[in-house]
Amino acid sequence: MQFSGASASLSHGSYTNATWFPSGPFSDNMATVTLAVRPVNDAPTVDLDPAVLDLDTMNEDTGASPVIKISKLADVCSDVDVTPTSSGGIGVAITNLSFSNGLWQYSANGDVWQNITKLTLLLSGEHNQSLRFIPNDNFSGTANVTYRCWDYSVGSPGDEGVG
Ligand SMILES: [Ca+2]
Repeated sequence: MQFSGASASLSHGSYTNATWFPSGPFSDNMATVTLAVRPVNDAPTVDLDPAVLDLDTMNEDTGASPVIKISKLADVCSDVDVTPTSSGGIGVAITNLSFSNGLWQYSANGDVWQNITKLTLLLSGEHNQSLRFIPNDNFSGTANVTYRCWDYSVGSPGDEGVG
Protein backbone atom coordinates (compact mmCIF):
# COMPACT_ATOMS: atom_id res chain seq x y z
CA MET A 1 0.00 0.00 0.00
CA GLN A 2 1.30 3.40 -0.80
CA PHE A 3 0.01 6.89 -0.18
CA SER A 4 1.43 9.91 -1.75
CA GLY A 5 0.18 13.40 -2.38
CA ALA A 6 -2.11 15.89 -0.68
CA SER A 7 -3.96 13.81 1.88
CA ALA A 8 -5.33 10.41 2.68
CA SER A 9 -7.63 9.23 5.42
CA LEU A 10 -7.29 5.82 7.04
CA SER A 11 -9.03 4.10 9.90
CA HIS A 12 -5.95 4.75 12.04
CA GLY A 13 -6.05 8.51 11.53
CA SER A 14 -5.46 11.15 8.97
CA TYR A 15 -2.32 11.65 6.96
CA THR A 16 -1.75 15.01 5.37
CA ASN A 17 0.87 15.51 2.76
CA ALA A 18 2.31 12.27 4.07
CA THR A 19 4.17 9.67 2.25
CA TRP A 20 3.76 6.22 3.79
CA PHE A 21 5.48 3.26 2.36
CA PRO A 22 4.73 0.22 4.51
CA SER A 23 6.96 -1.85 2.38
CA GLY A 24 9.10 -4.75 3.53
CA PRO A 25 8.31 -8.24 4.67
CA PHE A 26 6.55 -7.46 8.01
CA SER A 27 3.35 -5.73 8.97
CA ASP A 28 3.55 -2.57 11.02
CA ASN A 29 1.21 -3.86 13.70
CA MET A 30 1.21 -7.24 15.43
CA ALA A 31 -1.21 -9.98 16.37
CA THR A 32 -0.99 -12.32 19.38
CA VAL A 33 -2.61 -15.72 19.65
CA THR A 34 -2.55 -17.93 22.75
CA LEU A 35 -2.07 -21.68 22.98
CA ALA A 36 -3.13 -23.27 26.27
CA VAL A 37 -1.21 -26.36 27.42
CA ARG A 38 -3.42 -28.23 29.87
CA PRO A 39 -1.89 -30.39 32.60
CA VAL A 40 -2.36 -34.18 32.64
CA ASN A 41 -1.75 -36.64 35.44
CA ASP A 42 1.57 -38.37 34.92
CA ALA A 43 1.81 -41.83 36.43
CA PRO A 44 4.10 -42.19 39.43
CA THR A 45 7.24 -44.23 39.00
CA VAL A 46 9.28 -46.69 41.06
CA ASP A 47 12.77 -45.28 41.32
CA LEU A 48 14.44 -48.67 41.69
CA ASP A 49 14.20 -51.27 38.96
CA PRO A 50 13.48 -53.74 40.32
CA ALA A 51 12.50 -52.22 43.64
CA VAL A 52 14.26 -54.09 46.41
CA LEU A 53 13.77 -52.94 49.97
CA ASP A 54 15.16 -54.85 52.89
CA LEU A 55 12.67 -55.33 55.69
CA ASP A 56 13.47 -56.26 59.26
CA THR A 57 13.95 -59.96 59.93
CA MET A 58 12.08 -61.93 62.56
CA ASN A 59 12.37 -65.30 64.28
CA GLU A 60 10.05 -68.21 63.63
CA ASP A 61 7.04 -68.61 65.95
CA THR A 62 7.24 -65.12 67.48
CA GLY A 63 3.90 -63.73 66.37
CA ALA A 64 3.56 -60.69 64.14
CA SER A 65 6.44 -59.32 62.13
CA PRO A 66 7.95 -55.90 62.77
CA VAL A 67 5.68 -53.18 61.38
CA ILE A 68 6.25 -52.27 57.73
CA LYS A 69 5.39 -48.60 57.33
CA ILE A 70 3.84 -47.69 53.99
CA SER A 71 5.90 -44.51 53.98
CA LYS A 72 9.00 -46.74 53.77
CA LEU A 73 7.58 -48.56 50.75
CA ALA A 74 6.67 -45.21 49.18
CA ASP A 75 10.24 -43.97 49.60
CA VAL A 76 11.08 -45.48 46.21
CA CYS A 77 8.14 -43.73 44.54
CA SER A 78 8.16 -40.42 42.74
CA ASP A 79 5.63 -38.44 40.75
CA VAL A 80 6.32 -35.31 38.73
CA ASP A 81 2.88 -34.00 39.72
CA VAL A 82 3.62 -34.25 43.44
CA THR A 83 5.53 -31.30 44.81
CA PRO A 84 6.38 -30.43 48.40
CA THR A 85 3.47 -27.97 48.37
CA SER A 86 0.89 -30.35 46.90
CA SER A 87 -1.20 -32.40 49.26
CA GLY A 88 -1.29 -36.14 49.62
CA GLY A 89 2.15 -37.26 48.57
CA ILE A 90 2.38 -40.81 47.28
CA GLY A 91 0.87 -44.05 48.52
CA VAL A 92 1.10 -47.63 47.32
CA ALA A 93 -1.18 -50.19 45.72
CA ILE A 94 -0.38 -53.62 47.17
CA THR A 95 -0.72 -55.98 44.23
CA ASN A 96 0.60 -59.24 45.66
CA LEU A 97 1.47 -60.79 49.01
CA SER A 98 2.78 -64.21 50.02
CA PHE A 99 -0.45 -65.57 51.48
CA SER A 100 0.51 -69.25 51.54
CA ASN A 101 2.72 -69.08 54.64
CA GLY A 102 0.83 -66.76 56.90
CA LEU A 103 -1.60 -63.92 57.36
CA TRP A 104 -1.10 -60.33 56.23
CA GLN A 105 -2.72 -57.44 58.02
CA TYR A 106 -2.84 -53.71 57.47
CA SER A 107 -3.50 -50.78 59.72
CA ALA A 108 -4.88 -47.39 58.78
CA ASN A 109 -3.32 -45.78 61.86
CA GLY A 110 -0.53 -48.10 63.03
CA ASP A 111 -2.71 -49.26 65.91
CA VAL A 112 -5.78 -51.25 64.85
CA TRP A 113 -5.10 -54.17 62.50
CA GLN A 114 -7.31 -55.95 60.03
CA ASN A 115 -6.75 -58.94 57.81
CA ILE A 116 -6.02 -58.39 54.15
CA THR A 117 -8.36 -60.54 52.16
CA LYS A 118 -8.41 -58.89 48.76
CA LEU A 119 -5.87 -57.34 46.43
CA THR A 120 -5.17 -54.79 45.07
CA LEU A 121 -5.16 -52.83 48.35
CA LEU A 122 -4.54 -49.06 48.40
CA LEU A 123 -2.57 -47.68 51.33
CA SER A 124 -1.41 -44.19 52.19
CA GLY A 125 2.13 -43.16 52.96
CA GLU A 126 0.70 -41.02 55.77
CA HIS A 127 -0.97 -41.53 59.16
CA ASN A 128 1.28 -44.47 60.09
CA GLN A 129 -0.50 -46.75 57.65
CA SER A 130 1.31 -50.06 57.89
CA LEU A 131 1.52 -53.73 57.01
CA ARG A 132 2.56 -56.72 59.06
CA PHE A 133 2.91 -60.45 58.49
CA ILE A 134 1.90 -63.17 60.92
CA PRO A 135 3.67 -66.35 59.77
CA ASN A 136 2.11 -69.76 60.17
CA ASP A 137 3.48 -71.91 62.99
CA ASN A 138 6.91 -73.33 62.19
CA PHE A 139 7.24 -71.32 58.98
CA SER A 140 10.64 -70.01 58.10
CA GLY A 141 11.65 -68.50 54.80
CA THR A 142 10.76 -65.30 53.03
CA ALA A 143 7.54 -63.43 52.39
CA ASN A 144 7.17 -60.87 49.63
CA VAL A 145 5.22 -57.68 49.24
CA THR A 146 4.71 -56.52 45.67
CA TYR A 147 3.24 -53.12 44.99
CA ARG A 148 2.89 -50.22 42.61
CA CYS A 149 3.25 -46.56 43.47
CA TRP A 150 -0.11 -44.77 43.74
CA ASP A 151 -0.72 -41.03 43.34
CA TYR A 152 -4.19 -40.92 44.98
CA SER A 153 -5.82 -39.68 41.77
CA VAL A 154 -8.25 -42.63 41.89
CA GLY A 155 -9.44 -44.52 44.97
CA SER A 156 -8.98 -44.02 48.69
CA PRO A 157 -6.67 -45.54 51.29
CA GLY A 158 -8.08 -48.85 52.49
CA ASP A 159 -9.86 -49.64 49.22
CA GLU A 160 -9.54 -53.34 48.40
CA GLY A 161 -10.12 -55.18 45.16
CA VAL A 162 -9.04 -52.22 43.06
CA GLY A 163 -8.21 -52.75 39.40
CA1 LIG B 1 0.56 -38.27 39.09
